[in-house]
Amino acid sequence: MYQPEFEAMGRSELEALQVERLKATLERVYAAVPLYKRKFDEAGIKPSDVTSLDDLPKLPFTVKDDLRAAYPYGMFAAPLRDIVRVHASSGTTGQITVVGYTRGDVDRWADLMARTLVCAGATPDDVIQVSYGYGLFTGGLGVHYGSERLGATTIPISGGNTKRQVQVLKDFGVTGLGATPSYALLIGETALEMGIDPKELPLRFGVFGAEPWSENMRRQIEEALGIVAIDIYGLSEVLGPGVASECIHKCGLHVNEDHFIVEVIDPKTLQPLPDGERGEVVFTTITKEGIPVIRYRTRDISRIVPGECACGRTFRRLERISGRTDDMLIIRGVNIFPSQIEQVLTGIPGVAPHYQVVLTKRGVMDHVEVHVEVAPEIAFDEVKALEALRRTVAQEIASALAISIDVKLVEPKSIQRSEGKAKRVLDLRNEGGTA
Ligand code: DLL
Repeated sequence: MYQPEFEAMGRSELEALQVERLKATLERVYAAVPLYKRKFDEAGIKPSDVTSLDDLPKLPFTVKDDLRAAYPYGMFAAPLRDIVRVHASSGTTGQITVVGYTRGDVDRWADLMARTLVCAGATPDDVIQVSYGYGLFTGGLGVHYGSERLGATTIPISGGNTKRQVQVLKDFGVTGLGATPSYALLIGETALEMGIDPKELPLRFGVFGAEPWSENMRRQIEEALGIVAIDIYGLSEVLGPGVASECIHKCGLHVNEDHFIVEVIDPKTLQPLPDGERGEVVFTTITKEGIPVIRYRTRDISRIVPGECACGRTFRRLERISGRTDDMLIIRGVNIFPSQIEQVLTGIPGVAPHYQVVLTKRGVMDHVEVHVEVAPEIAFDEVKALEALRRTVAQEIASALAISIDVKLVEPKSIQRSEGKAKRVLDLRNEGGTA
């Protein structure tokens, strides 16, 4: 499933392929999706005006609200009779967005997910437990189809019932795990409670994504489970998982550039940024039929990692996603992502990798407090030791992020565990909450 004829393509050959596929996609959406016709007409651009990648910035952006307004099927570029699958994402505002896949889309998605798994070191000999949720969320079925396409033994357990997850992990001789990173940690923690040391099991790798996580969190998962933890990225509006994935060198996520054109833009000026500069990631799909998206603004923050990867793949790499523009906290003028706080917390002995950033109001002012669990081995009733630890945490955050944030240590297991995407920010500002 490693396809060097694509994944290791020369740049000019790849760009020629991208332009050819882009042109076909533009013709398709202009003819089939009224929203794109209107947007292109307003921008004074016709699909035939696009002859090279330099023309890309002339195309209008697509945003989540476009999909919401077109709910449910208004942005589909294929008739419903050709759509064989739908998925949806809920988002924070409640209104869901729906995406559709033709048979060809499902087929290409399976290929891309097989590619993702191979990039992570999987082979047909692996036994892969899919602990991402199955359903409208793309994680479960996405990894499932990729694992089957690869020829690995696929266990469609979905998320939840964590004790059973551990039992299956052990009894079925699982070698690869797909889950959100926070759920992988919970599975590891639960195994220990059940008297099973995950490090003793045949498990050797995991493909983790769907939420931001830090390098220190990776280390903790790798140590707790005795595995190689690989970051995988994607979003339903663009495909689901399978948009980009780390290889075993773990130095950025190779974007599947034969299917997606990636740009990084300045979210304020909306101008494309040169490789290496951090900004908002934007994707254009160039092989999708059901719901192609043109210059889709992900709100995810990253940058293109300069240079070449030791694996030989030439697809450019995105640095791990540090967060979403809508999750960014502005604390006394300093922009902070929860994952930066996580990176600090997970480097401090005595605290567990479970935390929540709690936002409340104090009078008219926003107040930010980080709740972090102490590690189980710390005695929670030793007031002095606890206060010293609290101070250490606050100081480490202050020195790493140049802001002071109130820290509250909470008892082991008191922060709600997630079987899917972890909720790192608890916003109580509109509920009269005080921390
Ligand atoms: O989370 C698709 C997916 C499933 C990716 C399984 C990886 C593994 P959505 O539910 O539409 O799709 O959420 C997409 O999740 O815009 C990011 O903000 C975040 N996200 C996804 N992968 C990562 C990652 C799936 N590796 C949104 N690191 C995206 C950080 C991620 N954030």
